[in-house]
Amino acid sequence: MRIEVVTLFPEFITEAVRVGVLGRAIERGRVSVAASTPRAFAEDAHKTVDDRPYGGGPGMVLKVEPTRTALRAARARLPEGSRRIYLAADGETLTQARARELSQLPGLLLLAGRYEGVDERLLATEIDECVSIGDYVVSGGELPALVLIDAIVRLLPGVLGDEESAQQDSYVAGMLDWPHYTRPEVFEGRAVPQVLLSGNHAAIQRWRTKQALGRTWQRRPDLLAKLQMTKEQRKLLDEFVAEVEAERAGREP
Ligand code: 4GY
Repeated sequence: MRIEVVTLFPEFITEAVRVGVLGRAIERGRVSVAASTPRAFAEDAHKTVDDRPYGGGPGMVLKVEPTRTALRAARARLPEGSRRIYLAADGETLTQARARELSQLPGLLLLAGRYEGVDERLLATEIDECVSIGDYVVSGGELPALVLIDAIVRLLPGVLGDEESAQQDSYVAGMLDWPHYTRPEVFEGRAVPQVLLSGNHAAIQRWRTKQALGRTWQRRPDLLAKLQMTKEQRKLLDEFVAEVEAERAGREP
């Protein structure tokens, strides 16, 4: 996959993608990430990249011509069938399903805004869709672009190792992750759940699924409602709920 980011802060992108799983994926040639700036295409001596909003008011808007030129130059470096995305708080919210869908594409052109954003006509003519990383506002599109890149690249074939990708399954299954423990066996007076020390892999898997379902029930009832549980999963969740109830009853006088 090839990814091009158009941003006023290209080094923000190119430095961040060198880290961790993403950096390794680039080194191994599973993906390339390039960043370019409208500033390189500004025609005036001051290299102006912002402009005043029609209608007045505070803040500036990304200047149209240099941004369009940067977008077109980046597009020319991408394969046929690539998608052009603007990161915006009013876009369609990013989900794991959306990330998986976008990971099938040969290339992405990501536009990261600054100031008050970009001219609406630039979105109409140069952009295919808007994506949001969640219902909150950040100061620029760079972090959202990086979130999108990370979520997508880790889904590309050969990027995660076997161990990492197995864990991935629990998210794809539409529930939260189970709790994790490492040494020491007792920390701050809290012991690791006994079953994890038992060596009984079937029992461990049952416990993990039960915890994953239980947490989803406690923390994300919206996800649980969408979940098509098997009979076994239903039973595990019922057990979890009964245990929580019993604990509560035990605490009460
Ligand atoms: N949330 N998801 C988001 C955002 C604000 C460009 C400066 C979000 O994607 N983007 O909060 N964007 C930016 C948009 C101009 C403010």
